[in-house]
Amino acid sequence: MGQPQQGGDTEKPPLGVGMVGYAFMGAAHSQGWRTVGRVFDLPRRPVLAAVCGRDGQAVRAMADRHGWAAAETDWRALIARDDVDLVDICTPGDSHAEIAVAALAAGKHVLCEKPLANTVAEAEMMVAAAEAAQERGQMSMVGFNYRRVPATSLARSMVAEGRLGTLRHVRVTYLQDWLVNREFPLTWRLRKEAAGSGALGDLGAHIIDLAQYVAGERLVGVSGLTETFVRERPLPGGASSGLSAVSGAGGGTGAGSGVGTVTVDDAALFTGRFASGALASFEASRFATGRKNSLRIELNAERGSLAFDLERLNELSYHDHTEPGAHAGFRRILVTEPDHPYLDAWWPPGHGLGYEHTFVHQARDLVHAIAASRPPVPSFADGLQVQRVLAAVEESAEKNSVYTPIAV
Ligand code: SOE
Repeated sequence: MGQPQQGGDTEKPPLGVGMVGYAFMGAAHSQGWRTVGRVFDLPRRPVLAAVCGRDGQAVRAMADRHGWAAAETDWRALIARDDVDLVDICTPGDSHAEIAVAALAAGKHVLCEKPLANTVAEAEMMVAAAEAAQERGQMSMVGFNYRRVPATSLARSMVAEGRLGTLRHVRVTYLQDWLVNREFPLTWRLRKEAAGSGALGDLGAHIIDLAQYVAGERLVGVSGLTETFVRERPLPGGASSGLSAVSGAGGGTGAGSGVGTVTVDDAALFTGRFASGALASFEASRFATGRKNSLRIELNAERGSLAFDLERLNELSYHDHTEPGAHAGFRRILVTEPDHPYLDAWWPPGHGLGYEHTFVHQARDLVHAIAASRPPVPSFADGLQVQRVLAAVEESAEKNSVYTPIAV
């Protein structure tokens, strides 16, 4: 490892980041921390102090590749480091609570990947630790990064200013297809004890949070269906990042390769009612053949509609229902202008952004919140509320989709 990667004004006080986990989300967060100080004018300068993973050789290679100054193989050593002010948790959900509570107790700020935890009880424990730490000036945030696409942030502001009028529908889908292959091995995302749930917690958490964020209100009850289409899979043969993995020696689910039981959902479909009475539909699937990372949300209201598609993330479709019929229809807002959220720091008008930039914006917002001692959003309490919606969907699905109120 060499000098820590840093960006931006070296006169600004450093903010030492220590990241636990170094797979897909670890790489995406690294990109965010490395880039944010070079694009935005920040009150503190993020420094990539240390990254932690159990495999020493692999985490050292990741540290070199992504510009982390040090590599640790024990997260307890990472949170004890004096050069770490903020712990960024990018591990599977079964370790979120333990690491976050310990990091907060050690006086650190915390960013935790979504979903906040694997259970409501764990999430409640994290919220209690976060609220106590906030009294000491420590901030915590959960990483619902799709709030930080300029187009979704613009959509929220258009709803908040009343441009659409009374909300009637929110329709959200998050579709992937990396499990269609029956030979895909039993990675950690397919085991309840590691992941908490399947598509529901992984993809459903995002669309629950995004729907509530853009609508500006919360769900009060849901009715759900879940299904596990492929119940046995080959045991993993090597390192797996969750979305791409190799099956056991010889592959296949035949004799000799070893198989295991999938203990989470492959897909979840659920409906919901918002506090205002607006109705919502949600679909989260890893079996939507041909859909790779397809997140779409549409809001329909009395005076108009908005639609966003992650595959066209620099655009927001808007229908103004107050226009005369002859001129009405969905029009495309190209969300690349300096007066759009986050865009003033990037390129000249018309030059778009990508998926990775949501993590740069997430880092920006967190650094500003920490410097201002202002609780960041989404907070751990927001993450707990999403966890309660997830639990209500699972409870509903276990009871033949009975309508299930969201515990407050
Ligand atoms: C896998 O579904 C995954 O990596 C999610 O866990 C992320 O949150 C999402 O941004 C991309 O897909």
